[in-house]
Amino acid sequence: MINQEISEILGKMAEIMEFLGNPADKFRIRALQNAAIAIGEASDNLELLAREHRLREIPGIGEGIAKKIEEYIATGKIKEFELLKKAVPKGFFELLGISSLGPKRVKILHSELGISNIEDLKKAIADGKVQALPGFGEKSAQKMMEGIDIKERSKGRRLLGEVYSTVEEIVENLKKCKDVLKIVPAGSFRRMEETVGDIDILVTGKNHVKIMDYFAGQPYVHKILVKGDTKTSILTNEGLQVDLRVVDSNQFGSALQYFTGSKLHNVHLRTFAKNRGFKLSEYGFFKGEELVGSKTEEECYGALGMDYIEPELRTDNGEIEASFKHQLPKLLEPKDIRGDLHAHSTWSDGASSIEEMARRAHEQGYEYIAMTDHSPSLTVAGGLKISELKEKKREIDALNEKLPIKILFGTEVDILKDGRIDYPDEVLKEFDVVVASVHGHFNQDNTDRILAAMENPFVHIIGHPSGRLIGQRNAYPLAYEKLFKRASETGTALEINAHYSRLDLQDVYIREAKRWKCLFSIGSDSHSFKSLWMMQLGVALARRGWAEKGDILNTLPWEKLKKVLK
Ligand code: DGT
Ligand code: CA
Ligand code: CA
Ligand code: ZN
Repeated sequence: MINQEISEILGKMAEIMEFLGNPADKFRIRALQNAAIAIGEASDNLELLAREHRLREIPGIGEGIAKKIEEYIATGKIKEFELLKKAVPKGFFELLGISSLGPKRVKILHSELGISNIEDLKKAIADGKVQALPGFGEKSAQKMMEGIDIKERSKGRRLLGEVYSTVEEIVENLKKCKDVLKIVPAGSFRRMEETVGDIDILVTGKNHVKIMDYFAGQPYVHKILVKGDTKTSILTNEGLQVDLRVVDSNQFGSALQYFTGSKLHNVHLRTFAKNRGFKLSEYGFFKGEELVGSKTEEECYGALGMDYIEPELRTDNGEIEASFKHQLPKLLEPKDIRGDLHAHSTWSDGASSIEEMARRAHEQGYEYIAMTDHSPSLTVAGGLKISELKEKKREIDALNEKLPIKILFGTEVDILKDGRIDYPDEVLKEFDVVVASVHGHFNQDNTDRILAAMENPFVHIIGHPSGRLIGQRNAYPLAYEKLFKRASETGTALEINAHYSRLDLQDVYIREAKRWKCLFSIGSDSHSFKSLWMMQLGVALARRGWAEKGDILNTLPWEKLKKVLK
């Protein structure tokens, strides 16, 4: 977690310097940005490295930045950062949180119109002042309004993928407490919602006081909000709220059921149970006065005559009835995944070589990984020219000779504005896997472009079909039913993009597409070997969409997958 904190501070220092616009800072800004990224991706704990004076082993960390990191570890602060913060308007970082605004534009808004925060900005847009600035205009003002709107709607919520490792660390840390017996994260995190408001963790153990003392005393605790015998709430150093509840092990099932939610699921379940003479609470499921379920969730649901309902399904969208009728799907599981069908390497905009990606994929237990680098039109992402493909192919062939995992020669090819595919057919046919994606013109209905891509016999998968970025960019308008129908007819798979900022298709659409008998492929869209773990988020998303093993292309072993792709 310390890595994340420091990475964030260095990134913010660079942003402030960009805002201040002193030409002498140009190289420092670049150095700080690079260091922020390198630290964010580093797998070693900075505190340990600093203790051994090994900070400079991280590429991109020079003398100056190493000193700053040591200062932070020793004092909890970086003095220069504290000073820099005083040089920007109070709402500076809040303004930067709007997706279309960077430090330079914030600077113009501030110096020309005195805009210091989001409220000022909203007012200036309403008065038409922003639109009148040179280089801004009606369109960019509208973009900002959309950005503000999305931000306000997601206020205080974090992306699942951003908190995932923190939750894992806290769980690991709590396991070290001798008094803790069982521990399970509950709430929206357990349901694998795309964003979470706070983290709810449930533990059992005899000595409540000792458990709570232990929790409240951990280094990741920034502030204690409430401390009691049954519930303690803290804010972590990253500003994330964590509620820890200690419950009796005899009531663990009913408590876990209650605190997993969702609220809608629980409300519906309670009515459903009440109509059949039951009474439910976190302390137990009762028939009249008799306790019929409390130890495990299976026992609780079972007492109502229902099958166990996986947390990802508890959204109140028919799962209660389906469970009662024993008609729940047998959900896809993480172990069913045989490989990743969407990943980038240094050949385009990735940070890791094909070999690094492949080795990690093998460690993750995969049989194959598709290296789907970008195509020429996506120049910002280093798309590969046709002339470069042969060399990439040679590298893959050579690696396939020596590595214990099959590397698939793939591409994430652009779907151009008119629906054409960015490589000609004779090039496309050489790939093992072709993912076709929309990477521009997000403000229009893109149904026809995607339909056109599906007609291409060499396109296997439509990448991140809706184009949304959670909290940053809405999905473009799409006629989903048309897409699902044609995807099903042409046998084109729809991607469940597992990248935490995308999670696209969304669960409701997965379920709808499943009714059309569409196939899916789950891809992590990793740009570094350190992101391959995100597959788990994609599996959870597929589960939320009621997907089963047979619905997912990359549950097939390579020999079968090869035939299907053909
Ligand atoms: P979040 O934190 O906004 O992402 O969403 P949750 O679902 O984690 O909600 P949270 O943290 O307020 O509460 C955790 C769980 O506790 C929730 O999923 C269900 C249960 N719960 C909390 N308050 C209520 C309530 O008023 N009624 C019912 N039925 N359940 C509740
Ligand atoms: Ca919660
Ligand atoms: Ca909570
Ligand atoms: Zn893409």
